[in-house]
Amino acid sequence: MSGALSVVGACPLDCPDGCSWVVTVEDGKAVKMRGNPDHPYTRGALCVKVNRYLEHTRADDRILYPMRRTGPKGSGQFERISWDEALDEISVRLRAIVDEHGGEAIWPYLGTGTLGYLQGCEGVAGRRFWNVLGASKHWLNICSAAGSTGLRRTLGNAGGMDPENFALSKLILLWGTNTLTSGHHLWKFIQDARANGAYVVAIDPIRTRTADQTDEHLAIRPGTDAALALGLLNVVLAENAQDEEFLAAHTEGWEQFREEILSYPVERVAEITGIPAEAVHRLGTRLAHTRPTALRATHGLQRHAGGGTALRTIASIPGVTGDWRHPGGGVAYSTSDHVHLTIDTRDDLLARPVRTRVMTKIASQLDDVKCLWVYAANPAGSSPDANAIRRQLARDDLFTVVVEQFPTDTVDYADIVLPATMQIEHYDLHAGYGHMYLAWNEPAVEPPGECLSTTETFRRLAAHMGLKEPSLYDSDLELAEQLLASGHPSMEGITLDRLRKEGWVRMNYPKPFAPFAEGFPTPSGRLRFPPAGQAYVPSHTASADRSVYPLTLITPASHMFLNTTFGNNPELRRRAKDPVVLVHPADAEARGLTDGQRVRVHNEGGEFLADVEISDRVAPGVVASPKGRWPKFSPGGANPNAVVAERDGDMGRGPAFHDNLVELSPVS
Ligand SMILES: Nc1nc2c(c(=O)[nH]1)N[C@H]1C(S)=C(S)[C@@H](COP(=O)(O)OP(=O)(O)OC[C@H]3O[C@@H](n4cnc5c(=O)[nH]c(N)nc54)[C@H](O)[C@@H]3O)O[C@H]1N2
Ligand SMILES: Nc1nc2c(c(=O)[nH]1)N[C@H]1C(S)=C(S)[C@@H](COP(=O)(O)OP(=O)(O)OC[C@H]3O[C@@H](n4cnc5c(=O)[nH]c(N)nc54)[C@H](O)[C@@H]3O)O[C@H]1N2
Ligand code: SF4
Ligand SMILES: [Mo]
Repeated sequence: MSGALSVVGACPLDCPDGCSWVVTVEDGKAVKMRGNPDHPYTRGALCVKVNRYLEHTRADDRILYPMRRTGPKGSGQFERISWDEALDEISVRLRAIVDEHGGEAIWPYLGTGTLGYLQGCEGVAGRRFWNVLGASKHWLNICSAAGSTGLRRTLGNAGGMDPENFALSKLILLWGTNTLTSGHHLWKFIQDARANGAYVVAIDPIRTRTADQTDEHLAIRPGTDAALALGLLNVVLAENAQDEEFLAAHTEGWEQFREEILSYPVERVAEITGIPAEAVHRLGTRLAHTRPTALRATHGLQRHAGGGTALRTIASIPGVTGDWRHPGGGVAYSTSDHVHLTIDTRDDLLARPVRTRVMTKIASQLDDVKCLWVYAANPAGSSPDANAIRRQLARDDLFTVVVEQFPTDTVDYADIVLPATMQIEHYDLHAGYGHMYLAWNEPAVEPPGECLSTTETFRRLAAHMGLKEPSLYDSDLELAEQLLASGHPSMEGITLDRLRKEGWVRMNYPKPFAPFAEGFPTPSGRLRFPPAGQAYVPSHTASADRSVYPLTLITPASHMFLNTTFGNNPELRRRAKDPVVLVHPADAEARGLTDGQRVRVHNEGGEFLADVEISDRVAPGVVASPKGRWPKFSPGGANPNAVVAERDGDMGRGPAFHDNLVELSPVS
């Protein structure tokens, strides 16, 4: 009797788990969403953030119409206008800017709001259009650039282990990763391994909810992980447990790296990392004698001045132990490099080569930009040096367009706001970066109000501007076909028809999969150990003068928000409570701070407010306050990015979100 329909889709959020979901639609309304029970990685579960996604799509504060600013920049005062009026104004302004300043004065600032290959940062939306205008290129370095670069230098490809193979591991190191918060679906595979006797260790300056569930937690001093890796290998050599055959057949630079390892005896490593020598020795011994060993090292680890090097040296561990031979051994960081969805974004449409603007440098690289076009991003909440960003966004000579679903702090500075569809309302193609599957997202319902998908927004704008280039008008399904036609063996037999019918599909890799068992995709075919003297780069906070700002601030993933996405969700905000900063009892006592007391967390860049939570979950000298809150919903109107410096890490210009010094002072 009921006309209920099941529509298979995919979570768009920047999360490794890339869940497949099923939406039940009745009378054109989405009434239920659940994790796809058939998907081998989703296994029927979503997460605390997304369980009420349908309510979020219908939230009162959803942006439903184009708007034009009426108040001063930053005020968030707008009037509704029609799409025609919006496109008129945008066309006129873009043309004038290109004529007067050249196309490079336009910065298309694309973030990670959706990982879709059509609508979001992995893919195509807007890129051909920007090439026609000759706009600056955008480098999305905010998340994983340092670690990926480090891994590629060692391995040739950052893809690493199939995370499902954690079920086969006997020793698991959760290294700078908070699995139960930032990608909990891996946990089921870890539990499977434990059922077979695996030992699980967390290496994290914070005793996280994940660390609570492990067999052992090593509270490492932030930014010293590469030194720990060298110390563990020192023990492996002392135990004579290196895999000589693998070293000879599949690596290069071993003689020299061996010397480097020998210069990191456990006592020295204990000194650097703050982990007792005895614990380093015990874990090193375990590592020496346990095959296969799997390392889960994710992004938290590389948000430091030495973060790229940390991943490079950590990826060398299985090269020494020979774990890369085994499906349950190696390092899992991001599976992105195993994904071969490619499309021609038509750089040939550029009249001449253009400069690149760096996502994390919006505070300092906006000076000569005349149009900032923000989509799927919230720089006022997520990017470093937040106070400087606001000063830039407030400039009267800057024309800012923000394409959004919700009225973020960034929207408050827009000249024109365009309403964007959410995931149940548009097509998209996805590849989780924590597993080996592609997923298709079929729209389940009509968009509310006048929301348009990003692809459609660019098609309409191109038409409004009278642009003739035919490829600007490719439909979503045509673009998806192009993406799937890369010709890579991992894509053989994976067609759009099949994806739309089945919802998700595993890329053509063997199962179980050991990517580097037979060699590495480097020029020599060998794993490249770090060059002499470059196996450990200390973090900023490990080497800077700490006399004025003595505490290292870590700003990890929040359990209730996904970056700043959901920072306006009433239920998740209620559950996240007021912002806190974790402070070790000794540091609290030294400052006369009491539990629950509100403090200013400050440095030369600015300050934010939080309530002290005295806790031995952090080591002395380390404080922590999660990312993701909207500044305008935070006490004092700022979140932790007010004290995060715009500083490059050692590789890929990765940002240093967890590598900043602060002081705490009572709010008077
Ligand atoms: N709930 C939730 N899930 C998320 C996100 C979110 O905001 N909320 N964000 C998503 C995104 S965009 C990403 S990139 C991933 C990030 O996922 P994770 O990699 O888990 O990121 P973080 O929470 O930044 O850091 C993980 C852990 O690293 C620790 N850490 C910090 N510095 C160091 C160090 O120097 N050494 C070691 N060993 N550990 C260190 C932190 O204390 C933290 O517990 O998660 C995704 N998933
Ligand atoms: N202090 C601190 N800051 C951090 C981090 C940290 O560890 N510490 N982590 C960093 C990391 S890992 C990341 S990845 C960045 C993320 O930073 P951003 O890329 O800026 O991501 P979000 O803050 O989630 O903002 C994404 C916005 O996109 C919108 N959106 C979602 N889907 C769509 C869509 O289909 N179309 C359009 N037009 N908009 C959409 C959402 O509503 C949301 O407002 O944050 C970084 N910021
Ligand atoms: S945020 Fe991550 S865990 Fe939650 S539904 Fe999306 S992909 Fe799954
Ligand atoms: Mo990220």
